[in-house]
Amino acid sequence: MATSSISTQRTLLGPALPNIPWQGRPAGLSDVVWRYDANPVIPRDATTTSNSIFNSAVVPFEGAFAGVFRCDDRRRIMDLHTGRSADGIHWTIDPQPIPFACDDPEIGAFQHRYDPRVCWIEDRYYVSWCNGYHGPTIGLGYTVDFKSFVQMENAFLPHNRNGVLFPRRINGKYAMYSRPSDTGHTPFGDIFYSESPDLVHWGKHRFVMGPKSWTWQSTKIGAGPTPIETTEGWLLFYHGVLTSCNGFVYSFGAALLDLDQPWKVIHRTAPYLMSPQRLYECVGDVPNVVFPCAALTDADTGRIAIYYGAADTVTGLAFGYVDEILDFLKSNSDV
Ligand code: BMA
Repeated sequence: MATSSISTQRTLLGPALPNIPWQGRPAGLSDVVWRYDANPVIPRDATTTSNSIFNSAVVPFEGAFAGVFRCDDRRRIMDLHTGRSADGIHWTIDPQPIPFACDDPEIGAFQHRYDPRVCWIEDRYYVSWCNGYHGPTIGLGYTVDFKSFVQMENAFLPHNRNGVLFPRRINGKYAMYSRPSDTGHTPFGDIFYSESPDLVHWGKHRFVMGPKSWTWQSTKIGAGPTPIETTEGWLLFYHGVLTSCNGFVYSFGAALLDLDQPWKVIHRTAPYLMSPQRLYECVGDVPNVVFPCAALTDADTGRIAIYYGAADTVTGLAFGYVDEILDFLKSNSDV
């Protein structure tokens, strides 16, 4: 991994990523998170079979970028596909779904897979996703090369969604946020924390946070990208849902959580960081959705690039600086 020669205090504790996709804040805008001006970066028809490509996860890989993408095909089957990019902006998505290898056909039998997250832990890229197994639950697998993938045991009983691994062990244990749910378009939802010695057996379940009445996050919330380690705590982007007279509205905000006890919330944004406002976020298969599932970070510059699904149809990119987001969190906090 590249190391920094810059002597200023770094807030991000991860590695440098000099080639992080980036575009500066538009003149005249004061928001701490802003959109890429050529959004969406991935159109709905980036493969010949896709109806939509959204809620997807990308990571740095071999000097470029790789990812796992939610592609709903033209039968409207939800599955996971790999993708590659030289610059994190222009993507080539494999038209074939990932053929996960799995020792146990009971677990490996495909129902559907969606909303992936990808997280490097120790020696491999772990993938978590919403896995159809008698209802939605948290599927887990791994890859080292984005060519062959192994599917592991489901982390939890159904029904659960938004399983997001931590990029390192917490007090010696693997750790995950998840969001217990129901079989359908769940009208409730709190984020919980769980630990595991082996990524198979999970316990020490702790409540993290729940919805806030009469706000953008009043119906349910769910963890987004892999938590980002900073000097001040884990920075978590998460989605929040408001039930309007016209259905759900998905926005996203951020929280800061204790490094050693990540179920303890230090700060949480009262206002959203981004809500669906652009046409491609407001119009699509499910209108009014911004749904982040991945973030790239560059420790040298404090830059963060957030990938989010828009209107359950396309994938957008947004940017921010870690220090500005932490300042915003502190001055707009409602824990
Ligand atoms: C959630 C998930 C997401 C989706 C969102 C909005 O329940 O199914 O995949 O983006 O609804 O439809």
